[in-house]
Amino acid sequence: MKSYEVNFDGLVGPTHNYGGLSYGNVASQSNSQQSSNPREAALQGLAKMKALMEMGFTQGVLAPQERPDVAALRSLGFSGSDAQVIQQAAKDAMPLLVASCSASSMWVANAATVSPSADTADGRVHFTAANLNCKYHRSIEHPTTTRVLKAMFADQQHFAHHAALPAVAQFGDEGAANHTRFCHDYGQAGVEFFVFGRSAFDTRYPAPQKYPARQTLEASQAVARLHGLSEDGVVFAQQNPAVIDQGVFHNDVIAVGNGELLFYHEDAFLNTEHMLAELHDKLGRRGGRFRAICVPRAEVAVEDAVRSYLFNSQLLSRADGSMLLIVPEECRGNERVWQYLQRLIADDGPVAEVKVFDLKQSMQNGGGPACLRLRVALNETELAAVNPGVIMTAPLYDTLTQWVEKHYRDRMSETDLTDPGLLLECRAALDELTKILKLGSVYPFQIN
Ligand code: SUG
Repeated sequence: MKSYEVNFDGLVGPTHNYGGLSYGNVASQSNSQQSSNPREAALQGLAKMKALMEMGFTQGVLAPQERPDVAALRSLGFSGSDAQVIQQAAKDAMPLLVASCSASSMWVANAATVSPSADTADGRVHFTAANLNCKYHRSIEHPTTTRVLKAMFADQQHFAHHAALPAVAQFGDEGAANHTRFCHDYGQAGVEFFVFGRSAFDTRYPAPQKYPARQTLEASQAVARLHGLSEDGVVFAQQNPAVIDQGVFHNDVIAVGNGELLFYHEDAFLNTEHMLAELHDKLGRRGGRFRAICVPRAEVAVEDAVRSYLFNSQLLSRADGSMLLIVPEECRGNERVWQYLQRLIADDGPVAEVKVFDLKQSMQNGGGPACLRLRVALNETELAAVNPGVIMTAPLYDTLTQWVEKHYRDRMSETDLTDPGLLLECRAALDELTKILKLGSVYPFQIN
């Protein structure tokens, strides 16, 4: 049976703004308070989805969330009508209002960890929504994420959904941003590679000194257990704490993998040789030949990787077996990175082509091409069981483009977030969206 890797891209929500909310994420911090353009952000994301669809990849779309999250503000003690809750928060606790308005659910690489059916004990595709509990504005995403994922992957014969891990720092879980799957073919058992930033319970693992390590070893291990992965199908590795302190807040800012290939920076991991040998050995036992491309620090410094998001790229397998790298425009703007990419495609290796996309609106908050997509490997039967409303087609692209143009503002600053009318605009847009994507009722305003 044929199998596919389907990329589900997060649709940018109507409140996209630069809140400066992510300590340790250099772009989020440095663009804090700048005015954003939600309409442009959503259209940039849709353009990437359309381009991939037109290249022959199966492309899906993941809906944004209801913002401002009035229920979250109520749980923090604000009361009265929805408009009063927003006005009170604006007056007394602006950072909380800003957090409750974040469109951060667009970075769906953080929505969940996904294990394909070929790897799991019960032969179903498993999803665990990420608790994202390192940042308040992201910790409020997972209940809606779970509902949206269940509306997309509803058939319990094929899909299993797990609630987010306990919401404490010891189980900090950032989903697929720290998870990669290697395989010979998407439909065959593969090796799931979990990268953690620190251990919560074992002091032998070093931790970063400056910025938080968001993913813990214990969270990764719990997800592997929940998904029923076997020991010979998993590898756990530690991210180099020194690069976290340079702004690499997720592993997908310093490495990307697909099929049998890992593309990574020389400084990405601790105990790299041991890790590579384990990946080679375990993938070998599953019929694959592990390969790695290491980018030396002498050619691309960590700082350049963080600025350009070279590794936050999408590594895609094409029908002829070659690979395509989808990179953000910022890679072309960095001379060292761009020169490296020219050498990479010239050298007859597995990466045959590089395609550049303008995702500036998302990039300014630290989200590149890979942050914007959740990968789900599916066989033909499973793909047929996915809610067809979320699979990108040319007519769906047109409908979503018109929907964005009708509902989104082209400018968003902090003052705009204090406008109670924004909530009504957002709800009207999302109500229409659930009909377009055939999701049913998934948002708090539709349920309560
Ligand atoms: O969690 N930025 C996100 C970016 C997530 C990128 N995802 C991956 N690398 N997979 C974060 O730091 C910024 C929001 C703001 O500052 O307005 C933010 O949440």
